Amino acid sequence: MRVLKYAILGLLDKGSLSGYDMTSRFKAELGQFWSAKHSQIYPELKKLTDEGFIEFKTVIQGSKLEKKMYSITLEGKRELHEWLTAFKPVPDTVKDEFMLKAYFISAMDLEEAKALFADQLSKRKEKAAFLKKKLEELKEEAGQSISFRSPHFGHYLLLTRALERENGYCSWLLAALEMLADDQPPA
Ligand code: FER
Repeated sequence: MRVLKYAILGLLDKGSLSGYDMTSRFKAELGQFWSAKHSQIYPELKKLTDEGFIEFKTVIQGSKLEKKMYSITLEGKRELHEWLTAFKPVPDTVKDEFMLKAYFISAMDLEEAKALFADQLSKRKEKAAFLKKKLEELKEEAGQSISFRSPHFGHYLLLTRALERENGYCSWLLAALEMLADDQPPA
């Protein structure tokens, strides 16, 4: 499925954007959980235009620079809505190379395993701290009431989920490290 298609439709549903604005939005807003390369975005814009889900107006910028301003069409809004409201099965678990190493832990020495897990814990803690800070900034910006009607609600949902995931990862790493610390050498 072309999920990038829906990311573009979702962004344009909030307002018209140039191709350049689109790539900056990807970087600044979606990039943390949904990265896309410039090289993927432009062909998708062309495809969506051909399909009638988006359209563009050429506007003159400065003295002679032209840019295309894209907007979503009624058909595009319908397509976006159909995707948003469709129920989907749980996808396959996202690959995590560290989990593969954890599965093969007994191929390492105890000390190597401890070092690997401690390193992962410190990095996951850093990530959790970053997300916590982002969430605090968002709450600050949004004021008291973040709820369904808030324009920040979607961002809030993504950040709380990501923070929960990282905190959960940290608890698991800590529990594993405690088990490694308790390890009794073979008699
Ligand atoms: C953001 C910063 C980080 C954000 C999402 C993330 C949606 C990370 C998400 C993840 O790791 O799942 O501003 O906004």
